[in-house]
Amino acid sequence: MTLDIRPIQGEFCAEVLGADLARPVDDAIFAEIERAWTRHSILVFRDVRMTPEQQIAFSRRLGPLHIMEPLQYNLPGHPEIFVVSNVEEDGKALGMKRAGWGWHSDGEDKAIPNAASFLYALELPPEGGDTLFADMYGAFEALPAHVRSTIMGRRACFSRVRLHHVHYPLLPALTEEQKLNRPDVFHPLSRRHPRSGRTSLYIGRWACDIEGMPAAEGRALIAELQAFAQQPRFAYRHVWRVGDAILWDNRCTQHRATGFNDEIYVRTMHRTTLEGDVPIMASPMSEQAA
Ligand SMILES: O=C(O)CCC(=O)C(=O)O
Ligand SMILES: [Fe+2]
Repeated sequence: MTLDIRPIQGEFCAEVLGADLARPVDDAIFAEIERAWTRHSILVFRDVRMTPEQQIAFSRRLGPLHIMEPLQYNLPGHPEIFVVSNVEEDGKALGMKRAGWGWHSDGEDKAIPNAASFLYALELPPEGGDTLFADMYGAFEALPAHVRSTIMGRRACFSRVRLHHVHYPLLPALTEEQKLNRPDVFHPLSRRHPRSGRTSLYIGRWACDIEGMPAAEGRALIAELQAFAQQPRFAYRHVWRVGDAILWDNRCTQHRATGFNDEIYVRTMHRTTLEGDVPIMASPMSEQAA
């Protein structure tokens, strides 16, 4: 197997051609993929054919896998695969409908957010259903100096409990037990990546307050940071083809699914999700070094 790795938007993303993920990937090729993935936050594998077992086997080499909860959206027999789908069979949803229709990174509302996600397109609508990705290293580096000095050393509060009904209006309300399992968490707004050493702006749709700031001021800053990060200059829009599989790094990117006519079209994706690490606060020193 020979890989062809082509940057598609500066350093932010790269397209990977020639990866046969249906077979065990040898160590040298795997090392090449890992190197590319430190340099480019998003890898778009093209023309992939994988069974759930093969997707799980490849993902597991990248790190320990996370089992998504609630379990009901995971593939029967393969809890490592989270299904994003609008398909219903006999009144039962095959996967989560309208997942991620707002800028976020996976697991940002948990104490240990997910390091990465690997989403594989199985069935797509003829139009719509693209995924947008935002480069949060680029956003951090481009922040005006006064905003950057405001956020250095600060943490945002991310709350599933307070925002669940806003972001998941189609899902049932959280039970008291689920609420206890998803307490509010605090993460640094400037996050140092454990592998690249680079700093990203770490913010997303579950952020609701800034620690140590009056509530209104904190909310205004969150809105300003989100609007800044969502500018087209930091974004890559992926128009999916069946057989695409995207590996993204949740520590330095955000993403959002875009709408499609889900009354008449079908969209089904399989996602594996990597466990993560406690976000590291970037120090002003490491910012200078970067
Ligand atoms: O369906 C998509 O394009 C992305 C959904 C999402 O946010 C995810 O799978 O993490
Ligand atoms: Fe997501």
